[in-house]
Formats: sequence, C-alpha cells, structure tokens
Amino acid sequence: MRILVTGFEPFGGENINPSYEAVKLLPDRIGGAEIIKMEIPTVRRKSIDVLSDKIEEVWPDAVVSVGQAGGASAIRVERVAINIDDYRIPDNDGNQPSDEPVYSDGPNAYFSTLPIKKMRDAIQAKDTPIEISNSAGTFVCNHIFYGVRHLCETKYAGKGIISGFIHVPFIREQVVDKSDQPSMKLEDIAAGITAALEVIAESIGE
Ligand code: PCA
Repeated sequence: MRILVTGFEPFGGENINPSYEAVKLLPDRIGGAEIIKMEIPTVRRKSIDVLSDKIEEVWPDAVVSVGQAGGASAIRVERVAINIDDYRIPDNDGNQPSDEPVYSDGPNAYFSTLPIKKMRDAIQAKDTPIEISNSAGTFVCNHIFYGVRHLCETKYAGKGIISGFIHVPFIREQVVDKSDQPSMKLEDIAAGITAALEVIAESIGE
C-alpha cells in the first residue's frame, strides 16, 4: 500500500511553505502504508504535470496534497474542488488566470474521496485545531485538488486511487512580521497530517 503525499514550494513572497516542511517530517511508513513524499511547484498546469508523472511512476493507492492557507487558525480538511482558476496573485511562473476552468471538459466540482470526517476526528484526537472546509480557494491548491480528482475519474478510472487536500496554517517564523496572523507549530501540523494518514491507510486496507 502506498500513499503519495505532496507539499508545495514557497510562493507569494514567503521563504518557506509549511506544507512541504510538514510533509518532510512525516514517517516513511504509517499504518502499513509506504509514504512517498514530494514537493510540487506552485504553478498552474506544471503542478498537475509533475504530480501525474509521479502517480504514473509509483501508482499510489491514495494521493494527499497539502498546501499553505495563510490566515487559517486550524488545519483544514477540504471537502470540495471546483473547476475554476481565478488567481488573486500570480503563481510562481507568473500565470494569473481569471475565471478559467482547470479542465474545460470537467464537471463543475469534485468531492474529496478521502474519509474526511474520520480524518477530522483523528486530528481532533491529537488536540489539534481542525475543521472541515468547503472551499479550497481558486488558486493552485484548488487547481491540484481538482486536477488529481479529474485524472482519477478519467485517465486513471478503474485504478481505485482516492485523493484529496489538506490546508495548513502558517508556522511561527512566518508570522514574526505579521502579528495579526495565526500560526501553528510545525510539529503539530506534521502530527495532524500523520493522524489523518493513519485513517486513510486504514480505509485503503478495508
Ligand atoms: N497554497 C496555495 C497554493 C500553494 C500553497 O501552498 C493555495 O492555497 O492555493
């Protein structure tokens, strides 16, 4: 059993992205699953291309993407990806689409196929602030969430790959110059993701 877990490269003027920092801290095995870690570019299309190449190399049972949600005070397990790219800032290659679809032949939205309520309960059991979120935004995080779900429904149909998205808050060193912004300890973020991966591994094994 394999779970491919991705984090993003820094963007928007930040020097680090807590998503990949947390992914790097994950154990290599969780509950019977091999954890494969990967950093992906914060770039429209390229993020999906790089990740789909990796999916076709390792054929994971689940793909869990993690991204930074500056301003969040809890880990957010995302429920839904929408077919829109509407970027409030340029991505790391300067793309700034306005109201464009992720896939022009795709449906308006996809739900996460991860066990989101069980993930929430597992993270909560670690005394870590957690919420189910009903919007992953319209930037590269929503883009990769939608893109992987679309591939799982089309090109990878029948492979049984489940996928979804988790947003994480800033970590402390990112908010020293933003005193109004919440942050979470990197170790707590990593422990929360680990707890979520435990229930994902269990659900794959069922
Ligand atoms: N967060 C951004 C994209 C990359 C990341 O870590 C987002 O929420 O869309």
